Amino acid sequence: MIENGKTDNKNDIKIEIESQDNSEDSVEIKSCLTQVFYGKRSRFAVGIPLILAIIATAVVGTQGYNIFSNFRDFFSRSRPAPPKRAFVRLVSGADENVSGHLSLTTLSHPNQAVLIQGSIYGLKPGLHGFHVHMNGELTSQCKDAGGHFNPAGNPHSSPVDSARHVGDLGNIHTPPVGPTTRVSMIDGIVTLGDGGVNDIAGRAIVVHAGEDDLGKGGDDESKKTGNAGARLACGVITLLN
Ligand SMILES: [Cu+2]
Ligand SMILES: [Zn+2]
Repeated sequence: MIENGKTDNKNDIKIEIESQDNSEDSVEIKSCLTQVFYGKRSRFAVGIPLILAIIATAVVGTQGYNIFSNFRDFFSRSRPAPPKRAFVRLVSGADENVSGHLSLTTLSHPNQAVLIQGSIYGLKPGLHGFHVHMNGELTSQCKDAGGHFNPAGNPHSSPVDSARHVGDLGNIHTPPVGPTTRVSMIDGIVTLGDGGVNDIAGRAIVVHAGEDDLGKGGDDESKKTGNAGARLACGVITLLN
């Protein structure tokens, strides 16, 4: 404990005790101190770094070397992104009696998709073409909305066809008793607010006078517009968040 007058911090305390007497009490105290220095504390001194080392090894092993950014990634992945939402106020185009409103919400389960729901008023009973058109412009009785939103350059088709216009949402149905047309559809091709090529935010939804033939009409126009006829109403897909 002391050699040639040199001490270290641990031994300082023991030296003091030894200098008082050499009784059995002193031996007992010494043994207690030895436990403190070499027993409990050393268990902490070894145990805590050991646990940290095991955790670090596990994290590095599974997540790569950038522990902190990977922790951040892990927590952001485990929290699903909040759904994107948008609304559409449909204004009249070729028929001044047609109006309506729609809400759009992204879904993430079981797959990425967009839910479109709402009500349209003033349509005649039967099927009506329902599309996303390229431009969020409603002027000239909805004509300035341009053609169907079609970033991949596909022919016009049905919503269940993989080679289709992104904007091809098919038909909505107005019941014989009318007067309200309920819209409720889920589409897995369009996206909302993700900035991707299929993002329909800021574009226009157009409701047509006639039925969309879904590209099966047998003429050129069928492969472009589905022969759905006049644009009765339209509205801009406006993001809410
Ligand atoms: Cu259309
Ligand atoms: Zn189309």
